[in-house]
Amino acid sequence: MGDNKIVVIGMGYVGLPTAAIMADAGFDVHGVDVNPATLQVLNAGGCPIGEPEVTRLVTGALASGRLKASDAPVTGDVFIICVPTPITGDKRADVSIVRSAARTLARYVKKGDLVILESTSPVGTTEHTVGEELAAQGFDIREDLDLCYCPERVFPGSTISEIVENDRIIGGLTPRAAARASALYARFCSGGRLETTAAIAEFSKLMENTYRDVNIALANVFGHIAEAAGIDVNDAIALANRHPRVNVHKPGPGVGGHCIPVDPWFLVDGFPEQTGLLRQSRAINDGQPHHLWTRVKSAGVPIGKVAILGAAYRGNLDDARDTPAGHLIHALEADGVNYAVHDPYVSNFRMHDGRIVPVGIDLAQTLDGVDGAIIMTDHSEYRGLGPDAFAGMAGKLIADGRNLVDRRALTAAGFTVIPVGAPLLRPSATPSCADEEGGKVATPG
Ligand code: SAJ
Repeated sequence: MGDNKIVVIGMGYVGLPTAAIMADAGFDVHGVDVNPATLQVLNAGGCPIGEPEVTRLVTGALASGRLKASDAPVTGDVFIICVPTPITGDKRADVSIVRSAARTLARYVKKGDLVILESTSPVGTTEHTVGEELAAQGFDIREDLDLCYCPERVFPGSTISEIVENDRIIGGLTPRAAARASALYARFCSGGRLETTAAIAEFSKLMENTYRDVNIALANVFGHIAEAAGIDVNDAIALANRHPRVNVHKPGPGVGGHCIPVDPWFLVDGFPEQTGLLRQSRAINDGQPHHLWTRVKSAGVPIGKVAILGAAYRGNLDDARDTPAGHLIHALEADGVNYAVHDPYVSNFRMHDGRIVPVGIDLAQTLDGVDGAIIMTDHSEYRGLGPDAFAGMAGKLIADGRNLVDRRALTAAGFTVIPVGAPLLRPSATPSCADEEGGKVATPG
């Protein structure tokens, strides 16, 4: 099969690594992006994504000449759309970027080409949005072309291995289209290839991320119950998860990133009557930063300035898109509380509203003189922190949104600790009912 010339629309977190992997596998790849800054970096042989394995593949692909990038498509055998699918301010799906990408590429597509949408999209987008734009150029989208939905598999931090090794869902508008895309992915993916229809593929991708969101919401509700009941939710979860059919997720300070807080809304938008549970889960997860801050305020300790530990939405990443820390900042500002942010990975922290927030890399400096510290991200640097790390604080309050610190040592040293999913621990030489010793579970051997 002559599917060797690939055009990838969108050089972001999904399109760029995909283009680089395909170039590395021997394809001739042309990347397209509308952002001049991205093109400038790529055309200078660099990589706008900091993840080391992505950088290695992208710079190698550019140096080999098998990956090129520009602001307009070229003709090819295969077109892969990897553009953002955001939600609007009122939580409606916005597929306008997919539509405009499809409209642009439709002018370069010829009879017999394969067109693939990878962007996470509402059910029906491949056929109705991409398909409409191709049909507008006179193509019969089942006869003249092969059109597919193949959901992206990007997990920041392990982008390349997830793209290459995960099973790939291949949803064809026709079985012929699915078989052709499956043969294409076989050339750079080692996981299984699961052929289905485009609509089922779209739905299954939304299902994956919605499943995660609803389960995190459930864990957060279990956390609220444990806080009220005076027990530690983690001890209960550790026991429940010993059951062969139970997998309770982790409660935390909120759900961030580019996928989980967005994708359930595509289902809510399309199916408002069936999705009350999804809406409620979103509300619970969105409420977590505020919930943690409310618990800090209820501790009865004066707080004029706090240190926020972690700007990234998930641990050991430099990615702060839609991060819970941003929502915490809004709550602090609403209450007139000052803050300083620390993160070992994030240097450019752009808030949801576009503001750039300064981030410190020296933990002791960030903590110096603050009244309280709030841990928002599960960076390994915060795991097991004890009194020495927090010695420079003016106050002695720590809210631990990820349950990382050494509670016993901290309370013994006079700190008040607010763990997520467990009651507030007062400073004490003798641990009381609800803290460390209460209901402790032996680690599974
Ligand atoms: N989180 C919790 N508790 C948990 C798990 C996660 O509070 O038990 C939080 C994280 O801290 C983070 C947020 O949820 O703030 C989202 O993190 P995540 O680990 O769910 O992952 P994402 O958003 O980086 O990537 C997800 C993944 N989807 C699934 O695991 C089903 C990834 O595999 C997808 O490729 C990605 O969405 C995507 O691009 O769709």
